[in-house]
Amino acid sequence: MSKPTRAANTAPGDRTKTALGWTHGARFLTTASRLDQLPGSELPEIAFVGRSNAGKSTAINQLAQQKRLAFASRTPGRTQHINLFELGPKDAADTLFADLPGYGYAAVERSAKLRWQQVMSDYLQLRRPLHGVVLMVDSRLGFTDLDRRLLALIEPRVANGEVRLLVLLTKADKLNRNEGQKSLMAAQAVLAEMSTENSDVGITLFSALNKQGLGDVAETLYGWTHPEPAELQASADEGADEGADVDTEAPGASEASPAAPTAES
Ligand SMILES: Nc1nc2c(ncn2[C@@H]2O[C@H](COP(=O)(O)OP(=O)(O)O)[C@@H](O)[C@H]2O)c(=O)[nH]1
Ligand SMILES: [Mg+2]
Repeated sequence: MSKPTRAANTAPGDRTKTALGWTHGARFLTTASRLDQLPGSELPEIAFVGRSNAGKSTAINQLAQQKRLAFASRTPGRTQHINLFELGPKDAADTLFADLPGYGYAAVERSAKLRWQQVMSDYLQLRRPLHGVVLMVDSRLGFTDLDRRLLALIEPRVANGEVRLLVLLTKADKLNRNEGQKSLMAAQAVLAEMSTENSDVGITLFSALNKQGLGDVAETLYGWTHPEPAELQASADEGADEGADVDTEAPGASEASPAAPTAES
């Protein structure tokens, strides 16, 4: 992922507009309750994951600018399917968004929960077209135990660069600037543990309510499946001297050096 290229509150650049135009074109494709029901196409998939109530449906709807594309359910945990959305030109889709069921909802029956854990972990660990993961974490809570288990699941594929990761610290409108920076730095410290020279790990404060981070998120996802020729060249030229880092899309956060990994409970 590229470094932040513009200051906050400037007009969105052409690439942001292109990226938002792309996410706005998302349309429902199909739904699957088992991996063998997923499409056999080789289109790159971007999976949206997070704890129930983290704001996943709202974020997808905001990206797609469609109120009920991913239903912001009042009954968290009820959507027990992988919902797939298609992006790109109508006759030449180039990417799929995969909305995975939220986890951590206590009222789900144990057997259903176990089955879903299996489907999700198989999808994240084995699904070949999986290109990137967007993990939604409530900015006020930070990574919970369940989020860390999910990170551990995808860590091998993130570490070797096969799967990109973008963490959205959601509902950022509920935090003041200082709290936002704290939330960002705490999460960066956790992510620093899984960053390697091959990984593409990003994080941003996000609010579906006031659209904070929206353009940056769209750009990042667009960039995952539409690398610029210059980026392709740069990655081909990349030397082994390049250190691992956690990119940040949040304005102002780039000056903060990633904190050392901490042992949080
Ligand atoms: N303040 C605020 N509330 C949000 C935001 N995004 C989602 N919410 C609220 O958080 C709750 C859960 O959102 P939802 O998208 O259904 O979460 P999901 O279970 O992860 O799909 C709902 O009441 C939303 O209105 C946000 O950016 N700001
Ligand atoms: Mg939802």
